[in-house]
Amino acid sequence: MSPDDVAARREAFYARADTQHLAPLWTRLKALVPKLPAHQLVPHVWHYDDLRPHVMESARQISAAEAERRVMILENPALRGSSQITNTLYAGLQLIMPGEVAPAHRHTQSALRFIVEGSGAYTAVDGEKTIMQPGDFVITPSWTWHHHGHDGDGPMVWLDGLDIPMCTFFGSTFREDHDQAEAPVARPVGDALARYGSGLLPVGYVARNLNSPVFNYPWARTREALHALTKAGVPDAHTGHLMRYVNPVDGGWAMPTMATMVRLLPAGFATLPYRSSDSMVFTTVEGRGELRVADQVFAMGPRDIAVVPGWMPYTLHARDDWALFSYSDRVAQEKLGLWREARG
Ligand code: GTQ
Repeated sequence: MSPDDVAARREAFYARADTQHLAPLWTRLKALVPKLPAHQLVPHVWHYDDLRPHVMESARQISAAEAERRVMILENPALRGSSQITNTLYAGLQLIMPGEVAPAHRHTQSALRFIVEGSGAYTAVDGEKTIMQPGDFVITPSWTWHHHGHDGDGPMVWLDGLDIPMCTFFGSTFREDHDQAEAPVARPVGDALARYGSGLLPVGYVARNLNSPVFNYPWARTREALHALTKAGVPDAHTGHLMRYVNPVDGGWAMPTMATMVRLLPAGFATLPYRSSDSMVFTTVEGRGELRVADQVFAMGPRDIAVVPGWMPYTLHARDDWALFSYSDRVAQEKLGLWREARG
């Protein structure tokens, strides 16, 4: 048979099989099982100074009560319309004004908050309030009641990181609205940090869920730890002084689906190329520097937010002492035996 005949015969076969919702693998194998990660994501940096006017305007457009959550979503430029910053993760900037309450609800999606600006607002999670300050990392575990409020002055903004696309992918999305705007608060402010966040645990403590019981990691403590590292050793050549937020109960990651880390790069320090299979979201807590992803260079200052697609090599060059928070789906990838990294 001539090559044309072979091709025509195959096409006719594919058309017959198609009627049964069947398709041949061999025409798709290389795309389905690629040699290297093949996603659509692009690297991007959002400069907070450009975002802030839009975030502030959202308060003139709608109340927190009406919006339920007044958030401007950060979408990967290659995934517009998807509400995704990566394939598995969501990011948004949530604004709450003095006197407002974002009403209580719960959902299977896990949320993290990284506080960007303002002070005096609180989030109440699973019966305990915590007052938030810039640089604090706060956890809202899956299926815990939570609402947010603001008894202080001035606007308060935080970065919301959720595993929304991951939950959608698994089809495990559930939500419920509380019958009251404010869910009951049962314990005093600071209870969790005192019980679980001081290198001590109550004897007989049994975990309530897969998250760290410390649900607010205050920036003041994190900063102190990072700066102590700079006095006692050299930064890792590929990552800088890199720490992960841990669950004190088992030493694992603080959350079951999202890996949260914080790093400090001393002024002038430049990392060597690094890549990992988890796409990363970064935000600058303090200082500034340059993020280079493949051949693109992005300047990053305080409160700027970046997305680095998985498996793209990147470097960080600190102009002054540069502190960066990050989150990714690394925990989930590790549990599934999928996570990889490469240095160089
Ligand atoms: O604060 O509960 O950015 O449910 C998106 C969905 C925040 C929240 C978001 C949410 C929340």
